[in-house]
Amino acid sequence: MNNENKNIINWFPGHMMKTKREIVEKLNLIDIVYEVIDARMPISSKIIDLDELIKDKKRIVVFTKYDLCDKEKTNYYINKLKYPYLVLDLKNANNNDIKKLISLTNDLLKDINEDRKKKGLKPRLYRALVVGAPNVGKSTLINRISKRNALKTGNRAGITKGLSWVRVGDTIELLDTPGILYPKIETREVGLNLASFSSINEDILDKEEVARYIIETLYNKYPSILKERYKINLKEFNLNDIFDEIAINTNSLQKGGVIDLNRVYTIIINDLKEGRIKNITFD
Ligand SMILES: Nc1nc2c(ncn2[C@@H]2O[C@H](COP(=O)(O)OP(=O)(O)O)[C@@H](O)[C@H]2O)c(=O)[nH]1
Ligand SMILES: [Mg+2]
Repeated sequence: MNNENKNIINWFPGHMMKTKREIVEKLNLIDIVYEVIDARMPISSKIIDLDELIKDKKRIVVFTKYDLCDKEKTNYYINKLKYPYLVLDLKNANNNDIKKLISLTNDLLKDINEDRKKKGLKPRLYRALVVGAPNVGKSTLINRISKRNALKTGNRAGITKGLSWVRVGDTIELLDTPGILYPKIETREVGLNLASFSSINEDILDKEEVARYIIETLYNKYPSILKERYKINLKEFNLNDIFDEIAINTNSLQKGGVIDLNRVYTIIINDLKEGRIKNITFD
């Protein structure tokens, strides 16, 4: 294992403890967690210590990027889930998706207002928090919800100082800032999956390693997608030949016809980042 691999595995942002503490504080205010997971890496983008963090708090698992993932694999993973879930393409999310989220939430939390009724209390709004790894779609989900629900409830002094809420339907309010958590990077594969789908800050990445991993994984799991995207011949696997071919077909040549590998790496990484390569799941 070279130093670059070690870098990814040892990546542990300093602010991680702080956000965990903040989430625990927010958890006391909320009734349900929307756990957001990138469908292209349902294992790698999962926050393993979330269970410990939220204990028996209710949750809905939200798989995002359905438009970009390998649907067969998504079916496989959602069938194994222990929690209620939704699968969303947030680029094209519609009112129906939001309605599903609302009705699932109402079902899971109905005890709260039934108990209040028994005590002669008026119903209250259910409170929800979005959590997940970087870049999985937390902000997009919150935006989708708030765009369709112009009613921003704003700061609610008394309940929470300095936090603002977004109204979801008539029964739910959502914290408008998500809880960001970081997956445990225990293997090189998890680190590189997170890197491939932009869940790790670019500054710390070794572009060459990430690009090599992407091509290797596409070659092994989705050869026809790889072939189609870069118009390459895939006879036998030779990473250097593949990079040369991609360089030529993407015009990544310097003056004098020298191959500009750095440019090739950037093209590959951006193709995943911007969803030009889709129908893929790396886990
Ligand atoms: N194609 C597609 N892109 C998505 C989806 N959800 C989020 N994105 C994109 O993924 C990137 C990260 O989303 P963002 O909401 O900022 O993630 P956050 O870091 O978890 O808040 C953005 O470029 C979004 O437009 C989705 O379901 N489909
Ligand atoms: Mg965000």
